[in-house]
Amino acid sequence: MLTELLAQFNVADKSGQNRLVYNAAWQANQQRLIQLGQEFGAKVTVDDYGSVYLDFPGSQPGLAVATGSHMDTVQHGGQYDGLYGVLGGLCAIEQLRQTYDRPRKTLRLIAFSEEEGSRFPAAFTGSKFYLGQPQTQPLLDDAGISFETARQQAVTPLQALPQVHTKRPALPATFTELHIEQGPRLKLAHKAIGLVTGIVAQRRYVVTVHGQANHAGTTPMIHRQDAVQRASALMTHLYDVAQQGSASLTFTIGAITVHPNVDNVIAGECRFTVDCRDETDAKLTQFTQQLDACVAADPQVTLTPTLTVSATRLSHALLRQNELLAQELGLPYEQLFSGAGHDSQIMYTAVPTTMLFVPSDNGVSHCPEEHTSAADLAKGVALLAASLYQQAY
Ligand code: HGY
Ligand code: MN
Ligand code: MN
Ligand code: MN
Repeated sequence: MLTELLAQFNVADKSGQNRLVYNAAWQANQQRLIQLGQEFGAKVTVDDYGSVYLDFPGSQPGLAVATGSHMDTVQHGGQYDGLYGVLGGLCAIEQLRQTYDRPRKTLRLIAFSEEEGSRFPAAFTGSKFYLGQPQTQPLLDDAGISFETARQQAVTPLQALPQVHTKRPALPATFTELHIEQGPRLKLAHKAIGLVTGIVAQRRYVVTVHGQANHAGTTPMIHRQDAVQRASALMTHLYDVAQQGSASLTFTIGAITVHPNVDNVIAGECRFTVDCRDETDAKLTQFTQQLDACVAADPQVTLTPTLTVSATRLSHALLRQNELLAQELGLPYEQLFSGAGHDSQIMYTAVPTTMLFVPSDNGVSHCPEEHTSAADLAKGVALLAASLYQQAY
């Protein structure tokens, strides 16, 4: 079932998945999930941010055990990041429903609307909204469309579908996220399962370097305020600082935009993104203090924070429970720390939360080459089903 669902919910496009929050592909998938949930007899809720909740009621209403992940992708992303947690979670619940009678606790599958921050300069907006933390800053995408406009246009038709509830469900007793590792560790260690102990601290920024647009041919080199020249020197310097930082620091400049971005005009402005992460907030602060100092030293440079998420220790009790289940199922596992951010980083601030990883082939992710075998995907679903069974039946 999972293989077929992944084929239905992904596009067969060599350039990858582009399910950016509130775009047509995103809306089509949330609608597909709503219909699937109703076919399976779930109570379906779509909240005002477009997260979809499928509730399979237990005999003791009011108590729920939740699993799920995010429906959006990065640009040119892979077929499994987020979607595997949504569809694998649904398959795990379906396995339990086919095998056992009604659970005590409600089984809840969640497809969070947005996690990546790949369209608007804010991430984890779906899980944050579920915890009652709506976006308060005005957010525009590259085309100048506001988050609010895109949200209303995409979510209103979903909430208008027949038998769809719109009131956000109460928080669950626990949250378990099934996800691909997005790195090489499990494959290299020949392990089927990663039991996630914690998730990195993450801070993202936009750095804006101001210059003066001018003629590429008539402006002498000594009279220029070339924003690209200034930005490239700063980028090189920041990479050097990062190299000398803590061994667990990651520093990435993923996007660069130049204005007016014309070959015969000296750049008047150059913006670039910074994504930096480390195992603890204190270690990350050691780097971001140096970033702040570089920016403060140059009046032509401004720094706009777009995301701050603290390092997260996930539930040890739930990890321990899953460890015993993995042993019972004969699934080789190891405990590991996540260098990727996840909705679990938000959920853990409100409910006991744990994550299960499955291996990523060649350790690659956030690209069309992202792949995990059907056999590896199935092992994650089997352990998730055992974990949900233990908690809900
Ligand atoms: O960027 C991340 O770590 C996650 O995939 N959103
Ligand atoms: Mn993800
Ligand atoms: Mn991702
Ligand atoms: Mn400055």
